Amino acid sequence: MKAAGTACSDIINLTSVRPHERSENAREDKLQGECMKLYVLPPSPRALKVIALKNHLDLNCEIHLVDLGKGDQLSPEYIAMNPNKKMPVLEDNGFVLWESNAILFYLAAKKPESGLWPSDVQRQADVLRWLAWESAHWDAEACGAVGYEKVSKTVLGLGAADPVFVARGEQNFTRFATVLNESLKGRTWLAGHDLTIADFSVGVWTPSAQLLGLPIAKYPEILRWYDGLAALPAWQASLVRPSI
Ligand SMILES: N[C@@H](CCC(=O)N[C@@H](CS)C(=O)NCC(=O)O)C(=O)O
Repeated sequence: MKAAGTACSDIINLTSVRPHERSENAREDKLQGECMKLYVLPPSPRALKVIALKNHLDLNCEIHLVDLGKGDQLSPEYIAMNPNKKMPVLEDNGFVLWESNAILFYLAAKKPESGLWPSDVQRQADVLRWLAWESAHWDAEACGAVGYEKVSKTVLGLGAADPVFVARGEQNFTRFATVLNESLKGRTWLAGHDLTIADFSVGVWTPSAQLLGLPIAKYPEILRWYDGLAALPAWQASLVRPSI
């Protein structure tokens, strides 16, 4: 049972909450008015991007830790939320959403006045382009691919990094970092003059790239743009322990 007076922003460890306690918590949420729940494992970049945005927008949201090393993502309750057995997941009043970039969109839509999801159709398409690029290339083929080999496999108990996959990830990093660096020339933010969710999505990999030994320092525009993100108070609060 939740202690009296607990707030939505409390951090809850999934493995330490027994099923009957979860249903009690759910009953209490109904009585007190539900808050959103984020199921995450910081310092994974996919967790940090949604936490940074939640902090930036000052949204009321409970943080549930998903310990991938202990197999929290494999429980029937978790699989019912995300059949991919991955984090992050957002739950809002019974609505369950996986994929970190979709979660960024959903959180931004809670505060349209923030402008983080633009109203103009061409700017929306521009932001969508970067979200798709992050998911397909920057994460899955470059930074995330190297992170999977060098760190995630150990956490998940899947053995040592495969040097062939690491080398392919490093090659892809050079290819896509060049695209990102060139695209940032003359722009404060990825989609132009205003901060958007694209910056949260793509930017979160910069400190990870550094930690993974990827040559991010060769790309001055990326570093300049990232300095702007790192200056946001919400970003600093979320990335106090940058890692992959
Ligand atoms: N495209 C997904 C990727 C999610 C993802 O790969 N999450 C990792 C975090 S390290 C995970 O949960 N891995 C567990 C596994 O692959 O078994 C997103 O952006 O949400």
